[in-house]
Amino acid sequence: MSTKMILVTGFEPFGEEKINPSYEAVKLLPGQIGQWKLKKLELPVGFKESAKVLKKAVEVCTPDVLLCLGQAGGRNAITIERIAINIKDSRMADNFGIIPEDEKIIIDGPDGIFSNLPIKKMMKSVTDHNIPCFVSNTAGTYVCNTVLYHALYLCQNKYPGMRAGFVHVPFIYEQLTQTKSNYPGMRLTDIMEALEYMIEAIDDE
Ligand code: PCA
Repeated sequence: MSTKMILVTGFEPFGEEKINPSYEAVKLLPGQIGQWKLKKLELPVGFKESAKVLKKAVEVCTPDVLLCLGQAGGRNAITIERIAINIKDSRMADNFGIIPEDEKIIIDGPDGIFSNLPIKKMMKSVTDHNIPCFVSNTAGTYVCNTVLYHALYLCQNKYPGMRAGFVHVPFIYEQLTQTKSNYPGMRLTDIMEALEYMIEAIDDE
């Protein structure tokens, strides 16, 4: 079994949050899962900045797989995204004060790009361990969708051997203060374990 590299990214906190469970979970992951040697990276929550940091890291470590994670507050399970769409549209500013409206991410890019990871297999590997996990058909139109779009565009146009995907994670219990009394949450350690199960399920191609 040869060792392959997976670059796993999470985001810095944004909005009113003091932590982002996506990078908190990444930090807890071991250095190796099955055949996958992990590289970890924290991305800024900026439409432009996230893409810049991501592209640089891919150039430096040329991973076999790029798995990006982000927080989706309000979702009640871990969700594996099927597709990124070529749009930036947001009501909330990114961490750099930018609020794009109906803008393309890449002017002449395709409308949508599907993840080329085995998303159903990854999902099953998580649900087999009784952790809720679904496939999601929208990563939104904020920074996470932009990052997935750039990642998949890189796979299609610059690194043909690379595969990429995106996982949204719910709030963790620490974030559920009084103002979020109706929100679902998960335990950070369950998110971390779920990531291990889904990374194990990515086959060696
Ligand atoms: N979630 C946001 C951006 C950063 C993050 O963790 C999103 O879903 O777009």
